[in-house]
Amino acid sequence: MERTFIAIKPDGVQRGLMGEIIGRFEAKGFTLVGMKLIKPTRELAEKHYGVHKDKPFFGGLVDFITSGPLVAMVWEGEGVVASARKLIGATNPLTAEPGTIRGDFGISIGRNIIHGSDAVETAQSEIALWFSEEELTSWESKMKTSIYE
Ligand code: IDP
Ligand code: MG
Repeated sequence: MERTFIAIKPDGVQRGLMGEIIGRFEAKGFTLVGMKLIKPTRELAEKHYGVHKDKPFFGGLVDFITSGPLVAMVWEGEGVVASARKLIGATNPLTAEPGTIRGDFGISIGRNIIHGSDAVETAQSEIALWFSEEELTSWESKMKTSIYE
């Protein structure tokens, strides 16, 4: 089953949106297989955002993501990588559609509340970066036959 890496960024934690955000993934029908509240090291944040290392916003992004606790999660389900990106919405919260997490709760691109892996391969490497195997728990929801055809 497909898995994706989701992080509620420090702004989402500080604004008290943890329950709201986790609830949206739960209500959709996805399964939480790993979760921890952590203040990431600079090394971890730089690896996570390595693809952006030459961008002008990289330093500020790493400063921000290491500024306080974030909620790192792994969610599982059919098509969860692309579906999570849709639940999250466009990178810029001002242009993100209402109904999406960024569209409903954000204004600035540098305070867009949540991260989600952008492809299946990215998800695999991000999950391996943030979690050890022992921190992930496979389980089957008893609602599975009501969620999947
Ligand atoms: P994504 O989070 O929607 O995948 P990316 O383009 O991968 O967006 O950018 C990673 C993160 O970097 C964004 O979520 C946002 O927090 C930050 N970011 C992207 N572009 C800018 C910018 O122009 N200014 C400030 N921060 C930015
Ligand atoms: Mg991205």
